[in-house]
Parts: sequence; C-alpha cells; structure tokens
Amino acid sequence: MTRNLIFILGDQLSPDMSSLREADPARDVILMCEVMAEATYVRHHKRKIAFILSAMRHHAQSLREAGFNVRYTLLDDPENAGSFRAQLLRAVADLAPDRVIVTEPGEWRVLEDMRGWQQAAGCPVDIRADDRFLATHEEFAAWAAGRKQLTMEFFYRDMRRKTGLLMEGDVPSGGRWNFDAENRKPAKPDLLRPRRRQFAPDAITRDVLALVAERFSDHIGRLDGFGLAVTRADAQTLQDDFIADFLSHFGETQDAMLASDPTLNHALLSFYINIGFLDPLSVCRAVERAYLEGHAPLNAVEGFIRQIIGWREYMRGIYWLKMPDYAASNFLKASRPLPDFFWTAETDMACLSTVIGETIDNAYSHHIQRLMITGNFALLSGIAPSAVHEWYLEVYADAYEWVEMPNVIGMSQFADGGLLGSKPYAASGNYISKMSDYCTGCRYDVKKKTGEGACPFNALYWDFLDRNRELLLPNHRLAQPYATWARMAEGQRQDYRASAHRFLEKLDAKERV
Ligand code: FAD
Ligand code: DLZ
Ligand code: SF4
Repeated sequence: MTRNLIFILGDQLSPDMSSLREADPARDVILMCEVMAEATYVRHHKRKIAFILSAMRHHAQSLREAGFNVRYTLLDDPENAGSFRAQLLRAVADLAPDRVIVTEPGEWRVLEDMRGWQQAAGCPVDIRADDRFLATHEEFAAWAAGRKQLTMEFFYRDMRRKTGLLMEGDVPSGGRWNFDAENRKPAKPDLLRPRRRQFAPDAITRDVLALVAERFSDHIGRLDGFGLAVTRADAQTLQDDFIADFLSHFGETQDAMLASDPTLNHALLSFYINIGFLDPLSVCRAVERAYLEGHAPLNAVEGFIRQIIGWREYMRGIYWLKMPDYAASNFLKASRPLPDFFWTAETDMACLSTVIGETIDNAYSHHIQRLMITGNFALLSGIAPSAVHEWYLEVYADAYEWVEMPNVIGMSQFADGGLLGSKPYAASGNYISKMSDYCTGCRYDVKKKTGEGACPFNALYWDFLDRNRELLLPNHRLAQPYATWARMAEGQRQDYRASAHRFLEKLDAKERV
C-alpha cells in the first residue's frame, strides 16, 4: 500500500526538498512526469527543454539508487496524460495513496491548479513551503508592509544578518555592505581566461536530445553542442570551477560585454540553482569561504553573494507578493509587438544580433546583456511588457516565472511603475559603447545622434523620455536627463523625434533594421 505519493516537479531536483522530508522508501512512491503542458505553455527553447528533461531523468535515477520507488512517465509514453494534474490523477487512481505531498511550485499558474488537486484527487494534498529560499512569503510580506519603496539593498542587509554571510558580529565584513564602487568596469579580451567545462551527452541525454529535436523542431534554439551539466555532481564541479577560475574577477567584469567572450567571469550557475541541483545558500557559503581563505577579494565575493541572497530572494518575494496582478503591469502603456528579429537575430544592430544570436545558441546570456541590450531596446521601443516577458520565459534555460517576471516586468521594462527599481534602465548607444565592444564594426555609428546611419539607441533614448514625459518627469532620478532635454535646441529635439519615429515605422513595417 502506498502511504504517501510525493510529486517532484522538474525544478525541484534536490534530495532536500520539503516534500521529501520524512519520506519512507519502503512505503512511499515518488511521482515525476514529463508533460507536454509544461513544455508548451510557452514555447520553451529546445535546449531548456532538453536540459530539464535530462536533469529530471538523472535525478529519478539517483532517487532510485537511494532506494525510492519512482513512478516516472516519459514524454513519449503512449499513456502520458499530458499535464501535471492529469498525471497525478492517473497515479492516484493506480496507487490509492493516503495523501499526496508536494512542494509549492515556482509559478502562480501551477499553484492555482495545484489548489484544486485535493478535490479532484479525492485524497489530502499537502502543499509544503519551498524552503530552498531564505525568506518565507510571510517574512517578505512583513518586510514589505508599510514601505513606500521596496529597496532591495535594505532587504539584502536583512538577509546578510539572517545568514551571517560576510558579517563580523553586527558589522559587515570590510565595514561596508556594498563594494560595487570597485566593480562594473569595461572589459578587455583576456586570452588567459579559462574555458568553460562542457559535459559530453551520455546515453540519457542523447535520448532526450533526439526526442526534443523531433517533438520541438519548431521551437527556438539549437541543440548541437549541448554541454550542460545534467547531474548534481557535475553541477557541483561547475560550482568549484567558478570559484577557482572566475570568482576573483566576477565583480570587475560584471557589467562588461565582449563579442569574443560571451560569459566573461559570470557563474553560469543559475540553471542549476533554479532546478535544485545546487543549494543557493551552500553556493554562497563556498564563495564566502574563498574570501576567508584569501582566494578571492571582498568586492567580488560581496557582489556575488548580493546577487543570490539579495536580488534572487528579493525577486521571488516580489513575485509572490504581487501576483497575479503583476503579470498585467504596464505602467508606460507600451503596446508594440516584439520584432521578428528577437527570434532570428537578423538585425544590423550588432549589439542585438550578438546577444540574440548567443541566446539562440546557448539559451543563456548574462545579466547586463539581458538588461541593457535586449531589455533596454524593448523598453525604448515601447514593446508590450507581456510580449517581452513571454520571450524571456521561453528563451533562457534558467527562466521560471518567479524570477523571470520581476526581472522583466519590474527591473527591465519599468512596467510596475517603479515598485522594484527607482528608475528605468534606459540607455543610449553611449552606454553600450562604453561597456562593450559591439559597436566596432556595427553598420550604425554610435557617435552619430540622428539621421541615416546613426545608432538607433540614441534617438530612441530621447524619444522614450519625451513620449513618456508625463509619467517619468516626476521621477527625481530622471531630473538630469530631462534637464538636458530641456536645454537642447528645439531643432535638435525635432531631429531626435523624427529619427526615432522613422526607425519605429520601419520596425512596425517589419523592414530590416
Ligand atoms: P551571475 O551573473 O554569475 O550571478 C550569480 C547568480 O546570482 C546567478 O546564478 C543568479 O542565481 C543570481 N542572480 C544574479 N542576478 C539576479 C537577478 N537579477 N535576479 C535573480 N537572481 C539573480 N535569472 C534567472 O535565474 N532566471 C531568469 O529567467 C532571469 N531572467 C532575467 C531577465 C532579465 C530581463 C534580467 C535583467 C535578468 C534576469 N535574470 C534571470 C537575472 C540574471 O540575469 C541571471 O540570474 C543571470 O544572468 C544568470 O547567469 P549566471 O548564473 O552566470 O549569473
Ligand atoms: C519547464 C519544464 C518543462 C519544459 N518540462 C517539465 C516537465 O516535463 N515536467 C516537469 O515536472 N517540469 C517541467 N518543467 C518545469 C515546470 O514548468 C516547473 O516545475 C513549473 O513551472 C513550476 O515552477
Ligand atoms: Fe548597438 Fe548602436 Fe553600438 Fe550598433 S552602434 S552595436 S546599434 S549601440
């Protein structure tokens, strides 16, 4: 007789999941399933689907090795009922468990559905908190209550105190909470930077790659060269590689972009942290250890830890605090469809073609590429935030709504009106030219402000401020650009408007830009 049916979702691949606490291999059954509903509710990148399915199959294998009875349904099983709910109902009908246990999901739509499982299944369904995160929903809500602006930096300090990471008693290590003043420099190509480890696909991964190639041929992305880790052990090796080879320079190149070096000193660990292969707090403790043992400087280590216990936790807090209304946020009333080149990389703007091309190849780009290239372009061009959100959720292998949506809707598109960020991340070509080498060899001239051949970001930037003046002028952090705009000769302002409008007309007419 089955006592508990424990349902493990595709981004819950940790033996420490709350759903597995007190699990009894002798009497409990673990349920895992590959379902079309999850692969197609948005049309995920091929590499993302392959990564998750292969990671799930390897995790099922390790649970079996630990003695568990795992009921695993393959995507192409003829009996596969296609969705979490339908698969659960099949299992309940077959096994008649005393109860179902599951850890809460990372997406609102799944939680909504899950809330109806108990009634549909006719047996108790125990939905447990996901304690892979540091802050519970209640703690975040209590922190947010009564604050006008939810400043991440203050939340982050609470998480430092809570974890003791980089703390000497009540005092932050080095006497400051934040060392970003020493970070975020432009980068030069570094031929000595170590190469990233790739894992050759094993038999399980090769099966999955063939399945994905056949079933999802019309989804974005490439599968050739697939080298992601699909086991916990290999993910751990990548964590160790990062700390040994890249962490020391993480801070200084964090905002830099180089065409010849798409990953610089970034961790490339979000894939594994988000599915449960790596525990976020353990990653931070290992990184802190590198500092304490003198292997990495404080600016890099603090910067890295802030991304995880600060930004990552904060984004999750915002998502659950503000859903479901958050998804429809559109403060700037942006409505333009996403240009086709977001799917093909076919544009003459070298920055966008590089970043989108890398995204198509790898289902990855780093933070500043996401924020200041694709995100910045969508913001300046007035693309509908819902379309931008859907694109990011589809194309990145680390994308789940709880983290992707606040980053896109809030941080990148300012669609929440400044709940999350105090000003829009809008920038002209000058920023891109300063922080990257993309402009060298671009068909457009970053120094040219308007007219034929001028970098489109330049006119789009001023037109963005001009057309959103009513909504953005009251923002005191934009006082300086609005003052510059006001000082400009009217002829210059007209040139910017005309250049931007010509560009946007071409975009709307689906002409190559
Ligand atoms: P690194 O730059 O090396 O950072 C280290 C770790 O910090 C990451 O692995 C990640 O766990 C965490 N982190 C860093 N920045 C953030 C952040 N802003 N929010 C949450 N965690 C962060 N991250 C996702 O995990 N999934 C997404 O779908 C996602 N969508 C994004 C969309 C936009 C528009 C933007 C601007 C950012 C998005 N991010 C997302 C955050 C960030 O870009 C990625 O976490 C990061 O690029 C992952 O690569 P990495 O592991 O090399 O990160
Ligand atoms: C993203 C994804 C995909 C593509 N496929 C599956 C799947 O077949 N089975 C599964 O359990 N999970 C999958 N996932 C991850 C889920 O979408 C994720 O668990 C939910 O969105 C909750 O965050
Ligand atoms: Fe991008 Fe403009 Fe630079 Fe071209 S010139 S790469 S469009 S910022």
